[in-house]
Amino acid sequence: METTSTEYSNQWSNTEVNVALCGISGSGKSQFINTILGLRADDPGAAPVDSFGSQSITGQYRHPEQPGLIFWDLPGIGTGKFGRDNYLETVNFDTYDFYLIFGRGRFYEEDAWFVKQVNLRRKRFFYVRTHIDQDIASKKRGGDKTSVEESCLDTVRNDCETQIQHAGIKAAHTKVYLISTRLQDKDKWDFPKLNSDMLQLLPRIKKETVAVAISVPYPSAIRVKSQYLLDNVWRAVFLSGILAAVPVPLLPLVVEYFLTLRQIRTYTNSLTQMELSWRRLGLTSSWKFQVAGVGRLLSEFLKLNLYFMVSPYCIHVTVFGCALSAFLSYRMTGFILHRALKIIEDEMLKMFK
Ligand SMILES: Nc1nc2c(ncn2[C@@H]2O[C@H](COP(=O)(O)OP(=O)(O)OP(=O)(O)O)[C@@H](O)[C@H]2O)c(=O)[nH]1
Ligand SMILES: [Mg+2]
Repeated sequence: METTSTEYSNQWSNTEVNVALCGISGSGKSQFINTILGLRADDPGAAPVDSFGSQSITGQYRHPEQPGLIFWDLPGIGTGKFGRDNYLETVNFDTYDFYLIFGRGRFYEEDAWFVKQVNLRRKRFFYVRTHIDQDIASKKRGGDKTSVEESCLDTVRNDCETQIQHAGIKAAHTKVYLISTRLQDKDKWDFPKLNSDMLQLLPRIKKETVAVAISVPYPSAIRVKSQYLLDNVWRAVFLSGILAAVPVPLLPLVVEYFLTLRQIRTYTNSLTQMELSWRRLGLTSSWKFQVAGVGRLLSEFLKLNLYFMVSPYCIHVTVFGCALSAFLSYRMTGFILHRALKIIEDEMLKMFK
């Protein structure tokens, strides 16, 4: 117990985590903050509740037990001033470390939109489904009072999880909390778990996010990744050799072309997927990489095509022809893919000079 609490406070030392509370208007973001702070809506310092979409200022509040945990009460989307068009820029959506997406009632299109926006920024979120007290109360009015609560919780939880996964989130990253934000319900349903998960997980999640942002684009990491891809080039090369042995005119050319293109796209994606991280580091010249890299790759492609024009189609139908075609394709694909990887790696490393 001692160790856990030490570890827990170590995690928070010097860490500030900025958490954005976002979601449709009326989903309970402001009341959630008041309840965390132990305040009622009319207490001094409380967040304004029932603003019905008119809230335009982003309020900032610190967690009472952990001042490093900063909540940003964003204006609601859906009614009032904010539609999707101007929302992200207005609330500086990119700048937060973590997101609590609030929802009520059914899972709305806006909820899925928030999930996607957070995911696009390679950040993490918890989905907080509020008003669970009302859902249970209305179910109880209509049916068997004993098992109603459990089945209502299961139904709501399953629905939220399924919808979040439809929006492109892995099950392991889908965290749903069913709560009521009323002060008297602070100890009920998932409220205590949400509070403790925020205190325990957020510094770790912040460290992961920062690690992704700064470690990957360094030259040493690029070289390691590129070496890994080089070590696996033989798979594509082997496949191209086998397919080139099939005695159908022009098949080797078509196979070579598409296989090589596909591989090059894979290399580019795996080495450049950290574009967002680069931007955070101020490396905004990735367009130079695109232009220079594509130019150099094109010239390699021209050489490849030249080779196929002189390749021995006339003797292709003989056993010797098939073997020769397979061998040439094997050597050429290997050559092209190695060159392509080197070019992509070179162009990326230039960005650090
Ligand atoms: N019963 C119940 N009422 C809730 C719950 N959460 C919020 N409310 C009520 O819903 C209304 C809106 O809550 P707010 O906290 O102002 O909602 P908001 O998300 O901040 O809304 P905007 O500021 O417009 O984006 C208030 O009347 C709250 O008392 C809940 O879990 N249960
Ligand atoms: Mg509010």
